[in-house]
Amino acid sequence: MTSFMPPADRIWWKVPVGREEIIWILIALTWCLIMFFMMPYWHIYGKQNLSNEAYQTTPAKFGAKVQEMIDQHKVGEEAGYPVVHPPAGSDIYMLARLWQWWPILELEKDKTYRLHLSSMDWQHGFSVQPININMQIVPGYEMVLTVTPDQAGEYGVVCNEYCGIGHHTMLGKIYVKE
Ligand SMILES: [Cu+2]
Repeated sequence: MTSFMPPADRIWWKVPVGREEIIWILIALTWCLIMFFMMPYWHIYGKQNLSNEAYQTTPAKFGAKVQEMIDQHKVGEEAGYPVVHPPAGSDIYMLARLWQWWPILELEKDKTYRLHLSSMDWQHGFSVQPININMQIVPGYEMVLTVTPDQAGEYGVVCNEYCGIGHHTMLGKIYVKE
């Protein structure tokens, strides 16, 4: 009997299931359950997973907090961008807008920060290179990531949600100092 023929036995659900089929169902079910429980397991014990929080905000409110941090902790300027060195362990801010990640942040290695992200206009993607961090950033929501940079260096922030004609120029920077 082939599958495109109507079943010979109309009450097909009472036909005993073949042994191979049962084995396959059990393998698939076991794997499915492993994958399912890996999600919470990896969320808690996986080292690279982001435990993020989200809060409602407005572009004006968020912009004011970013500006406040810049005013208090600006240490320099680079290609028109303020370079900000906020105190270790503090709340730090970066905003997305057409077409910038603003400002440049300078962090200390092995210190934990609460990184707040939001957009001033529409959807952008916060992708930190060369590490595997990737967040959708939308206006009206403030995403908060708890981050502990453990390698010194210069990190690039690229936008990975197409956001218009200047999308490819939307590059930000995070410095991590020893
Ligand atoms: Cu963008």
